[in-house]
Amino acid sequence: LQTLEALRDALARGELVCHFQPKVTVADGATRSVEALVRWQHPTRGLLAPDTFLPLAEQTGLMRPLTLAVLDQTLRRLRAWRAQGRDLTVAVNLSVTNLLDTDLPGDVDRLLRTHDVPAAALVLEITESVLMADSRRAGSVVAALRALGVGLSIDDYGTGYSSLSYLQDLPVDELKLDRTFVARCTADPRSAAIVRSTVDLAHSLGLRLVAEGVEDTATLERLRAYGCDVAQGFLHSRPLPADELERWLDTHG
Ligand code: G
Ligand code: G
Ligand code: MN
Ligand code: NA
Repeated sequence: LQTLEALRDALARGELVCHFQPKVTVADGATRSVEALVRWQHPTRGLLAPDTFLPLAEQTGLMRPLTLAVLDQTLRRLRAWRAQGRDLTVAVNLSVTNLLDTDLPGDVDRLLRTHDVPAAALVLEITESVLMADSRRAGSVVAALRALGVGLSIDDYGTGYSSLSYLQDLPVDELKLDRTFVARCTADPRSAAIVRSTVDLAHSLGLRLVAEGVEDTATLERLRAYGCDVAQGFLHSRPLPADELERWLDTHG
């Protein structure tokens, strides 16, 4: 188990690193976006997955510095990639406490300026639980982020509550259908019906539909038939360190 002190030291030492997973456009196979996923490069215990330290960060007030570190690292990479001629956007995950932090929009604005990255090249992924936590405060943070011009995505879509009411109200660009529906869509007609109708719902609202957890070509072909816009999953690539992602883009881009 991690301790607060160890996590605080890890942040200060720069041991939290982002890996990046491609989000692949289904229609043409091009990768125009990647998702940043944080890991702890521990000096003795190796690479630690986010579920081993994110809950601690969330409970101890470290989520704000962690998110700022992730944004700083990611926007620095994005600047370099764009300077190399890679026309990418990057998605960063926000937690519940981030969306209740009224300083966050100002922080994001400052970091975009520091790294000279256009707001439209950043997408923020928000989970449904965030939206349920305190809708007024979260709503005003979302509106302020929106006003900066960053893209907004609803992550793990379909697993929370009240999804239709916030779809009605929130200014988002993208839905990411949870991988539990995607994984079963070639084997289970009910999952297939959910995937197909969620694609239609997204398109009716003018939103992109991203399918998470795409692990095989049969699933990808099914998603293509349903008109899904973007696929993300182990079929294309696991989350990769930045240098490996660059090589992956050069061969699969
Ligand atoms: O990276 P992995 O593939 O193990 O992701 C596990 C979970 O951790 C996912 O739900 C993902 O959204 C979350 N996660 C990964 N990186 C970050 C991050 O930088 N910030 C937040 N808030 N969540 C993250
Ligand atoms: O932010 P989000 O909850 O969407 O985080 C993505 C999580 O899903 C990460 O833990 C990532 O490693 C994981 N993931 C990405 N692609 C796949 C996949 O194809 N199959 C499974 N089982 N998990 C995946
Ligand atoms: Mn995500
Ligand atoms: Na997700």
